[in-house]
Amino acid sequence: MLERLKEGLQAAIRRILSASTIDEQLIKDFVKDAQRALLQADVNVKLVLELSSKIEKRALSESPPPGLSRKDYIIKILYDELINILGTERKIDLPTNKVNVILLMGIQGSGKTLVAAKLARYLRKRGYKVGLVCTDTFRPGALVQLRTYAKDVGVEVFGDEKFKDSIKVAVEGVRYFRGKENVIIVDTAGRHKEEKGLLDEMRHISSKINPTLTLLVIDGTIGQQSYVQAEAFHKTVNVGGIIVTKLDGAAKGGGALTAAAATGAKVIFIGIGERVDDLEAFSPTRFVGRLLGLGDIKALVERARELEIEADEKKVKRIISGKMTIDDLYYQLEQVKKMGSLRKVLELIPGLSSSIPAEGLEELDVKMKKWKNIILSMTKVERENPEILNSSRIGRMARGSGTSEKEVKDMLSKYRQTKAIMKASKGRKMRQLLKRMATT
Ligand SMILES: Nc1nc2c(ncn2[C@@H]2O[C@H](COP(=O)(O)OP(=O)(O)OP(=O)(O)O)[C@@H](O)[C@H]2O)c(=O)[nH]1
Ligand SMILES: [Mg+2]
Repeated sequence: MLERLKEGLQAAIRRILSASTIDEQLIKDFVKDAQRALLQADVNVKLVLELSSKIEKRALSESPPPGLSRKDYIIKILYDELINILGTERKIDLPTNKVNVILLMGIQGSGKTLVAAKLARYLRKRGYKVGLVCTDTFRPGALVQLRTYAKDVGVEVFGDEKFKDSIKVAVEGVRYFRGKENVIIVDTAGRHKEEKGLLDEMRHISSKINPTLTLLVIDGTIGQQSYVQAEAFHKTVNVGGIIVTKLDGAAKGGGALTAAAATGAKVIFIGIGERVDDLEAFSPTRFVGRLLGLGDIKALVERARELEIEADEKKVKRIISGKMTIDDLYYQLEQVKKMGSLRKVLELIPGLSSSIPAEGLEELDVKMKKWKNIILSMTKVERENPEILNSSRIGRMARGSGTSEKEVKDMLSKYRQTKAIMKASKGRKMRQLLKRMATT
């Protein structure tokens, strides 16, 4: 699957791994390699340029967590950013105690009928009871085709060659299976010459059967054009997810996937062959892992994460042993921000959050934001040696951070206080909290 893209990206990685030194030129060449591979897979030019400039910037400016090599870190950046353009993972939610009506739509030949069977197979394996409805009253062979697939899967098909009205079939089919099965998959016709006619029919069927999930089937061989298609459908009916098919042979598969993801509707499944088993739940992390060579990457990403946590823990140790620097204070403030509001953090400490009124917390949130700005207006030397701060430096910091001198002094005295408290209590209370903060 996507062999050329795989080869291109892996060649980029090899360039990094085999280099004796990593300099700006090498990073640029590496980014160019990746760029070329993505463009060949028909990923949108603008997206590729954004992606490559991000990778280049990060690779040149960020330093790896201590213990991780620069090479590995650069590969991890590529991995992160590729996942980013594929969107976050989404699973479909099909409660077993309800009747789930899935409407499949897509243009002619995109793979709907085969997907209907594949999905039936996928869900049956997971314990669902599935019925298929054929609403394609146009193409004579449509019903036979679905029946043939369904026989393999062992599910019943509702349909009749004599039916003329697709909307009526849809309604009757859903009624027929309701109470019998807990998933009803409705296959539709994609025949329309004009897109408008197709979209109108989908809107109509959708309003009559009220699907719990609408899935759009897109042919992966059309590459980045899938963006326009997905958008057109999305505007008409609320697309709950996309299935990109024919990725087994598609040289443009990368383009189809990224374009579909760019519409905001998530890619949920991919079709990777003509058998009813060739359907796969789509996971950006797994997918990129496979593109880049899974085994290595997975281990690398885990190691990077561990090292980041280790570095955080070192900081935490420094803080609780009373050797906290201003940078550490900033780090603490960042951690709090990462976790959301201060209230959430305080909720981790039993009995504390309820004793502080909400207004007080908001005030504190504002204050913390100011402190961060103040710290950002300090020089590196000042942060390391806060004792050198005199009134002229404090004045400059206040101006630089848009705060008052009093606020700067408040921040500094809070810093000294915290440091002293930490030293005195040996961080008993904070130890647990900070550890939790560092690992989430
Ligand atoms: N290789 C490959 N072929 C596929 C895949 N999905 C569908 N196809 C093929 O694409 C062709 C069209 O598939 P259908 O399921 O009939 O498409 P459809 O959207 O129902 O077509 P209409 O009902 O005419 O609109 C068939 O020959 C399928 O075997 C896939 O993932 N890989
Ligand atoms: Mg069909």
